[in-house]
Amino acid sequence: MTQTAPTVTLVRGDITEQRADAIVNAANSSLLGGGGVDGAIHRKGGPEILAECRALRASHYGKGLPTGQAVATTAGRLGAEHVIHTVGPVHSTSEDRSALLASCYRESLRVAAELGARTVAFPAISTGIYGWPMGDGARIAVRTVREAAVAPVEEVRFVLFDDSAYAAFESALQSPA
Ligand code: AR6
Repeated sequence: MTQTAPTVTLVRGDITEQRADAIVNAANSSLLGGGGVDGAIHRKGGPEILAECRALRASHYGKGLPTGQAVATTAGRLGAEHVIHTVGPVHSTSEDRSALLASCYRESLRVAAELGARTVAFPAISTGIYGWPMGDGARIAVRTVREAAVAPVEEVRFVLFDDSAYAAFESALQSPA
């Protein structure tokens, strides 16, 4: 049977308030926390998440989680079963790093599917501290998710922090697949 791509929904809000099977964190390769979404997830999710991140570093990622890859931990006190940590690329004007940004969405969905998640909430990866222009980041996110067929994931929810992020994703969703 051919798998279908997940339904894409948009929400304006804070990703740490979401109920979903998995919430994706825009992390950095240290896996030890930071600002933005990462800081908010660790603050609200509690120390269990950091403890699992530390254990993952010790067991698998001594040199850090490479850009474009994804790995899961507990979601601690968040309203989710899992947090999937992925490392977005820092935006560059001299080099096209779009494939790495697409990889973050694809790998996060692959990990979510392995965990049996049906609903997955994503922030706009790399569009904050890592400087990716929102319009381009939104197009890459939407295109990559549309191309993914990752049963049992049924819903991919983009959680956008402000009106301009929401508008960028709305516009990306309205353009033809
Ligand atoms: N819910 C939803 N979206 C949010 C939230 C939130 N609570 N907080 C910020 N955003 P960023 P990056 C938006 O900077 O660019 C960290 O220090 C934000 O407006 O969180 O991938 C990590 O440790 C922006 O549109 O992630 C890394 O070092 C988007 O989420 C680095 O930042 C992503 O912004 C990663 O930078």
